[in-house]
Parts: sequence; structure tokens; C-alpha cells
Amino acid sequence: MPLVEINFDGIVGPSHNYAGLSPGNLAATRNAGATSHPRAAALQGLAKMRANLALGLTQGILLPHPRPDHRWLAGLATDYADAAPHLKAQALSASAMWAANAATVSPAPDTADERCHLTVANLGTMPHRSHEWPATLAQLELAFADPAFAVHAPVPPPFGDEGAANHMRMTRAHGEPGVEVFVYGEDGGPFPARQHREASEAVARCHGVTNALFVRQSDAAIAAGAFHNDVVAVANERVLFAHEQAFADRDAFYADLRARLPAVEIVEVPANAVSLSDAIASYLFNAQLVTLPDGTMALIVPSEVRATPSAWSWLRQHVAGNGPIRRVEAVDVRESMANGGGPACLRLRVVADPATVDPRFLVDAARLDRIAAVIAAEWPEAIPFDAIGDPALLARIEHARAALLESLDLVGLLDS
Ligand code: SUG
Repeated sequence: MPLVEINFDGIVGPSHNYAGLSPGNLAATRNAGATSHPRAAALQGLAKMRANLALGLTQGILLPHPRPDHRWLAGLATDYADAAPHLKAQALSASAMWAANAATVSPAPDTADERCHLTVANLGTMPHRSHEWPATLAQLELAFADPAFAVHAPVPPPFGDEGAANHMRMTRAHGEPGVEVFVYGEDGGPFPARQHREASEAVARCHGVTNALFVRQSDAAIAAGAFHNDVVAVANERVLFAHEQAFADRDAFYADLRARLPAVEIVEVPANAVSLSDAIASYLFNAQLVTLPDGTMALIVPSEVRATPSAWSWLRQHVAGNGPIRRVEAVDVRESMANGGGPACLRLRVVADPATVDPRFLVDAARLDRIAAVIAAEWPEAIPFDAIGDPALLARIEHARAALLESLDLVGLLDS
């Protein structure tokens, strides 16, 4: 079977809540203290996967992590009952749902040894995300155990690595060699730059990427709330869809890209059509740009784009014209969006032969139905912020995850 793009979506965990843990992520800080709806959140994620299957795309899943993370708390010489409130919230976060931050992926055609390499992200900048990597590593080692893959442990701190959210792979077609664009930020603005150049370079070396570009994110984008590059740019095959103010030196970047991939099509949205602030509020670029089975491209956007007049009217004009995006699908992932996670954040792209992936991590409509039934029965309906320390809630969260792993024949992951 040829190499295809598989989107692995993180299933929203039963502890999904709004604790405002990510400075620089405007949606998350704005919604701090709100009541979350884990069941609706997870079902919205499943509906997105169902819609992608209906478009003819190949779909995979990644599972919620054990929460609260007792192992992490033990490393801090405490336990959940005694932990300070901020540690409680950090230990309970369901942030592993944003699978674009799970790892950086270099497909086989891009690497020196022609294996698909995955490096788990250390997510070292935000405390609540810094303890995701051991459970991510365990899952990826299981899902990608085939010799077609090489799964690597994270780059060591202090070099922050946020995974595929700061990485764009461009190529004429998924199965052909590509240019890998690693986007990093520089500290100095009001919010942390989460992706460090040293980490991007280490990942590229570790993967044996033969054609890598290192591009600096603009300070203006980070300051406006683009805490990851995928909030202001997305690429698929030969198409780069980006905001005019996404990169520090866009002319140099575009020239490098054109030299390495002459077929590249750059679709740039000017700031006078969609401001950075509208781009970030709507998550226009945090979209899944995908190639459909007929070879045309579709953009899967959050429904918030439809509610943002500048972004929606730009998209309508593009589709009516001759641009490469031929179709737009809006999906409702509102619960995730309220924590700053759009459709693109929820998925990790892996270009591979699906036959080499552990089938327990791939889904069809019937398997999604089974997952939906567990979620409907077990996930908490709502988590008011002040319930975060409630022992009954914790027991429910742990039981819900165990029920899901059991139904997917993945109980081996219970403790990791
Ligand atoms: O890291 N939100 C995530 C959102 C990640 C989005 N991912 C991509 N852009 N690829 C983050 O900021 C909020 C959790 C809280 O505040 O409780 C959070 O972690």
C-alpha cells in the first residue's frame, strides 16, 4: 500500500477542564474558571473524526493520559490530596488531547534511513504539559512498533519542543521526499516562545532529515497569541496557507522554499484582509488542510471562522476564485477551542502505510461508535472549576479512562 497521510486525533480525556494554565494562549486564559463539558468535548472530537472518514481520509486515535498524574506528583513529593491548588490543576489537565503537540514526525521519504521518525515533544515550557511525554512515548512505541518507524524520547530540557505544531512538511505528494520546515520562536516578548531553535535542530538531526529549513516565527504573532506556529500557518503537500505576519522574515523564507520546492503554492492572507487578532480569534489557520481522494484540497476549519466576518469572507472569495483550496468544511470543536485548541491542534499527522500501524490505533465508523458509547456512559457531563479537588470526580475520571482502554483492548496502557 502506498504511503498515505493518517490523522491521529487525541480523544478528549474525561478530566477536560478550564484552569487557565497557558499564558500566551488567549482563549485558555480568558476561559479560566469556566465550567467544562468533557462528554460534549469528546463527542465533538469524535464527530470531527467521523466527518474526516466521510471525506475519505484515514483516521487514527491517541488515548487520554492517566489523570491526575500520580507519578508526576510523586516526583514532586506530594499526592493529589495534599498538593497545592496549582499543582492539582496541572496534574489533572487533559491537555494531551492536542495531539499536534505529541511529537514531530518525519515521514520515510524525508529521512536518511528511509524510516518514519517520531520524536516525542518535551513540552517543557508549560508545567501542565511537561509531564505528558512519558505517556505519549508509551503510546507511540506501541502504535508504531513496526520497523518502518523509529520512535525517539524527547529532546532534553531546557530546549523547549512543542512537536508538530511548529513543523510543516511540504512536498509535491505525500509519498515523495519533502522539505521539512521547523518554526521556532525567540524569547523577549510578553509571552514565552515555546519552540526553541536548538530543539528543532536536534529533532532534524535525530531524524536524519535530508532537507530541513529553520524559520523564525514573528514576534508579533507570538505577542498576538500565536503560541504555536499552527495558529497562523498550515501546510499540505505543495500548498502553504499562512498569515502575512506569521514569520519574522517571510521574503527570505518564501525564497528558500521556492528554491527547494519549485512547485510550492503560497497562499498568504494579508493583514489588511484578516488582522492577526481576527486570525487568532477565529483560528482560521488552525485548520486541517487535506488532500481528498480526488486530488483536490479541502480546509477543515472551526465553526468560529464562520462567525468571524473577515476570515469567512476571505475564505469564500478564495474558494470562488482559482485558489488551491477547493472546499471548506466547518466543524464544531467549541469545548477544545475554549482552551485554545482547534481542529489542527487535535491531530497528529503521520505519513505511512496504515498496514504498519497497530490497528488498535486506527478507527472506522463502527469503532468510533463503540468509543462514543463509552464516552456517553462514562465521561463527566460537566466539571465546574471548583470541583477539581473532589475525590468522587477523580474516581469517575479514572474509571472512565479505564473503561475506554478496556473497550479498545489497550489495558496495557493503564499505568502509562
Ligand atoms: O498548549 N491549551 C493548549 C492548547 C494547545 C493547542 N495546540 C496547538 N496549537 N497545536 C496549550 O496552550 C490549556 C489548558 C488549561 O489552561 O487548562 C492548554 O493547555
